[in-house]
Amino acid sequence: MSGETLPGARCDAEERIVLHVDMDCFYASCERLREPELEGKPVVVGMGYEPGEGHGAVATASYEAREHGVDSAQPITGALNALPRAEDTELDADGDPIAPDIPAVGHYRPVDMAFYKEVSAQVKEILHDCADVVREVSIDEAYLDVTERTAWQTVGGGDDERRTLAEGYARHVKQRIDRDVGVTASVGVGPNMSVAKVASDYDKPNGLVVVRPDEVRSFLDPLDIEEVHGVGPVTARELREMGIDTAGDLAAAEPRLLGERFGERGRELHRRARGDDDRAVTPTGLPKSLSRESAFTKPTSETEAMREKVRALAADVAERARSRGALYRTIGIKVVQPPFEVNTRAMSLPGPVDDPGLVESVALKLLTEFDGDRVRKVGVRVSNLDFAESDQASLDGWEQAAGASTAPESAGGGTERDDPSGADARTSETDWPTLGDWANRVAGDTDDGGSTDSSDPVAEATDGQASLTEFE
Ligand code: TTP
Ligand code: MG
Repeated sequence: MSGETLPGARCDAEERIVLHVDMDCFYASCERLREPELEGKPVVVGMGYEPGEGHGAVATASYEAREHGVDSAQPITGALNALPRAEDTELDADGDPIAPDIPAVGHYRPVDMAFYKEVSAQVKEILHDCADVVREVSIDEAYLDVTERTAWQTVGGGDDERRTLAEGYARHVKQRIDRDVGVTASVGVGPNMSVAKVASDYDKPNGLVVVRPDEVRSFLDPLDIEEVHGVGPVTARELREMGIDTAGDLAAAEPRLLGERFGERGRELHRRARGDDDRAVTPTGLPKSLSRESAFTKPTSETEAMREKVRALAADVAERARSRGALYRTIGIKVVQPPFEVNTRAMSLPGPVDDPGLVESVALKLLTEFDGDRVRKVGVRVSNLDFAESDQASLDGWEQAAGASTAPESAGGGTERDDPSGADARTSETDWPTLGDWANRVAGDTDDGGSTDSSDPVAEATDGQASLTEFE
């Protein structure tokens, strides 16, 4: 942190300088742009919410609304209990509730993605102007490599002794966003992506936290294990069972033990807890679809066996979409009939959803067309993705698999030849690109997250890191 550097400590001039920019209560901030009177008031933006109604879920809440217990993913009904709607409450001339038992009222607005995307585009334009390399993670989040634009060098004397040029640069980025677009961002600065990410979360909203290379360990050590980028609730529980409660505990743990318990992922988390992260900030888009497929040991025409597999695949795909904050508008299946005939069917929905039950029911419905047919492989896919939220616990930088193509495909269906090499019983996780690409895919655990074409340098740069895709 900028305020906690040991006096006289020097930074390595060769270290990279990475910024992580995460907009504060982004959708609510956007709403305030067009309704400035909402400034300073509790604002709740609801997904699937309609004015006057009680359905939907909270997409985000302003920090004032969070103080009353409203938070992302909460049902609107729950939010309304905690924070009654302004329109439903008797207010005095200052807009405060008259009833003494109602501490505050909320201003509820439906999600307006088109508008938020416009605001996001303005922010991203500034980010691209401020850095040579920008890795966009979601609508409101990005990493910037600004090594060429500033330095870790300290400036000033006295109390300012510990300020770095990098801090001034990050402040400049923040101010530009605020001045030119009118929304606030929290910015974390560090020598790598994972430290910058933790730093931006550390002091929200409107935060600016600088972690110099020489203070990485002292910054990370006291943090709760869940603050380590990539540790979700499930891993945190397991780590706590091992007596590992803080990032410092994790950093001090025996990498071999972590490896035994969590595989390569455990060793990676250990590196993160130590602040080691040598990923380059690589520019990237977002995945266009998420899918999973699985082959039968031998072809079957048993309807129930097919349905069972499709159910499991649907749950898996829906879970992955949720963990990445992806909403989907198209749900599809793939059915491979012997010898190599690939059929795809898809159904588009009126709007983007996050609904595992719907993935299952649509996939099963599409499957009925193949009742009684001999089938050797099935797959489930969601596409037309909409990234409403941040990368949360997902390790976006590790999530790219080499060679995944994401050419758009319209809903409907098709028939193709399948790759015989994929005819084993393993489940592979691949993109559902143009139909022809199926033929070249190698079975095995890969991830279709993020790359936009098979020659994408991002995919190449992150090759070999796909094994880390299943962080919760
Ligand atoms: P976040 O950056 O996670 O949240 P935020 O910007 O609202 O708040 P914070 O200050 O903590 O960063 O997500 C960005 C936007 O994504 C958010 O404004 C609304 C949307 N979103 C959802 O629609 N559903 C969700 O569950 C979450 C977490 C976010
Ligand atoms: Mg945000």
